[in-house]
Amino acid sequence: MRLDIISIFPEYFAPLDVSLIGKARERGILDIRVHQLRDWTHDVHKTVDDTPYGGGPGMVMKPEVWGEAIDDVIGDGSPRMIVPTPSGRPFTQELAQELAGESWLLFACGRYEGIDARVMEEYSTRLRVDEVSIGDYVLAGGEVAVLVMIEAVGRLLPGVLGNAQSAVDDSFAPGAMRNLVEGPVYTKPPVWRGHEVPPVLLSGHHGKVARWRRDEAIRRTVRNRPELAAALDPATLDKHDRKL
Ligand code: 6GU
Repeated sequence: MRLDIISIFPEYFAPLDVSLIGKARERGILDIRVHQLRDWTHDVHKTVDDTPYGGGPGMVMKPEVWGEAIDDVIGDGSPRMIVPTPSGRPFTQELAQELAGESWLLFACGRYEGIDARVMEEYSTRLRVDEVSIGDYVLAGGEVAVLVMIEAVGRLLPGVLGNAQSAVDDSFAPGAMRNLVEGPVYTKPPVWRGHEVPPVLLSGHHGKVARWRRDEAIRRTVRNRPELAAALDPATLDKHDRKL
């Protein structure tokens, strides 16, 4: 999968050399190219922003610079374009799954009050463009959000996770545990500072372990994500679940 990132802070993407994503790059599963937006400016000050039409606080990123940058990066190709912004559609595990099926993504990172809207309008005529938000809070720019999206998408690519089952068992993953968060996990020793590992996990009884894990996932969903618990489809709950 090819990923291009355009930003005025390429240094933000140093973590993509590390860990799971770093390994995937070394192994050729991910081809990540980070571009400095200011390389496409023509003035001595390398200006990327200007005051907003209609007034108001802050600055808006200029369309001309973005247009030249995107044209050069994509050539005659057609990546799916992602614009991180708090006003975008929610980034979910479902969207991560969908993006993991693409062969080429282009991330256009805005700073300040955002990118002139005509940039998204222009490329929407040629590319699939999505404005995407990672949650209901405001970051200073899209860079950290893009790191989040790349990590979520990257770990779904074949060969990136050591254990393919890890992604199957994820909170929010499709399947039996869909719309539930994961329950607690334990490792050795069996007793630590007087706290015991739940005995069922030491029982070797796979059916009982699966039942216990589902119960704990439901309990944790109710406690930490009441809005998810309320929206659970009763048809996906068994008789035992309903008593919890
Ligand atoms: Cl994608 N960008 C910014 N700047 N803030 C955000 C966000 C994105 N998602 C949530 N907050």
